[in-house]
Amino acid sequence: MSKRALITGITGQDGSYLAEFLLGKGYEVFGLVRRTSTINFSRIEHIQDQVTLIPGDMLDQTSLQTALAQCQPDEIYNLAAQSFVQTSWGQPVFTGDVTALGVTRLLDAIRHVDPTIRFYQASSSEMFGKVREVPQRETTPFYPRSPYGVAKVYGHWITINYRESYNLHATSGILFNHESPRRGMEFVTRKVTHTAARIKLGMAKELRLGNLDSQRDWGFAGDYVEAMWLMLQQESPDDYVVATGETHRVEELVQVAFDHVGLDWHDYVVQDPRFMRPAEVDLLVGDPSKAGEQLGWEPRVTFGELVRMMVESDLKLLHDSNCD
Ligand code: NDP
Ligand code: GDR
Repeated sequence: MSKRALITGITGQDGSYLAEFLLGKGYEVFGLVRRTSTINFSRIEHIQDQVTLIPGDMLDQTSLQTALAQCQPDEIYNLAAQSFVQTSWGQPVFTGDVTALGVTRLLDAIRHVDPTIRFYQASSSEMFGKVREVPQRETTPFYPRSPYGVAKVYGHWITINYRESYNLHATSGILFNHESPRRGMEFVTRKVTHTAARIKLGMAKELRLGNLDSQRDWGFAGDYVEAMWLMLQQESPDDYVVATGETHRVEELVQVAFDHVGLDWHDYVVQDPRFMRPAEVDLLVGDPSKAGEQLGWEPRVTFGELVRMMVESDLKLLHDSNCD
């Protein structure tokens, strides 16, 4: 009998890669999707006939319980969230409701429907915020710097609390930034690669950015979903940092992307206060040694390869849509 997995957030970047990965492992894959007036299944279009989509919303307890009872999963991957940090200042209560309380709703549904279900929580390096040590590891204290980061700290601790209170196999993956050609356009990597491609093709004249000095530990989403799965295959639940261990500045990202299309970024990049944040995180760089030792996981795609892969994909996307 094949294993059954339910993915919340299947329409997002990570959800789409994880669904592909689990299908490749022979899983029966279910995805929770919320009701929208316009269908937004573009990231899972190519596998839509292989997965079962179940209506539900992280804001609605009944729908979560019904979804679990319906698909009876062995594993749940909770990827659903209001995941854009900048938006969390404008919508702090909504962000807390989905990204923090949503985790409790799902854990409680597991407790009532079937406490043997294994649970993965998508925790984030944003929990480290004003970092207490460099690099950050599983034991580093949290100091979140945005309503999003605060919500993720709640989600992280409620996962541990349900693990300890009800003996659930509930695991938290503290993942550092991971990107891909499927990254949302609002995030800095995709904004840079997509705009560099547009400028190259004569479709845009400038790229407006916020803080060019920000630094991040950027990996490839396709590599990171494997770590999520590995965590749920362990005998005991635990917490793991997943990162590359390298950090790069936004300016470096811009340089690699523009170099790849043969342009000098200084001619196109404009700093715009609209994209500055009320508070920034410090030097985020993860120490993935526990994931390496216990899960046998390591990142494969380098920073340069990742940025170039994204630029290439955006060039093709724009070219193809021009030909339509
Ligand atoms: P995305 O923003 O691409 O995807 C978020 C997903 O959550 C979408 O499928 C979205 O659905 C869904 N969602 C949002 N609100 C609800 C709701 N109320 N009910 C049901 N579904 C909802 O995020 P990523 O794929 O990049 O990230 C996945 C998870 O990992 C998130 O929890 C994120 O916070 C976390 N994370 C991500 C990192 C990264 O670098 N990518 C790093 C660390 C953690 P819809 O399509 O309808 O909007
Ligand atoms: P982040 O990703 O906040 O790390 O959250 P994002 O790509 O939005 O920002 C990274 C850094 O780039 C700086 N920056 C800009 N960011 C955006 N979006 N737009 C700009 O124009 C811009 N200019 C500079 C930001 O200030 C920031 O320092 C992501 C999300 O996926 C979260 O859900 C996840 O938890 C964390 O990564 C780990």
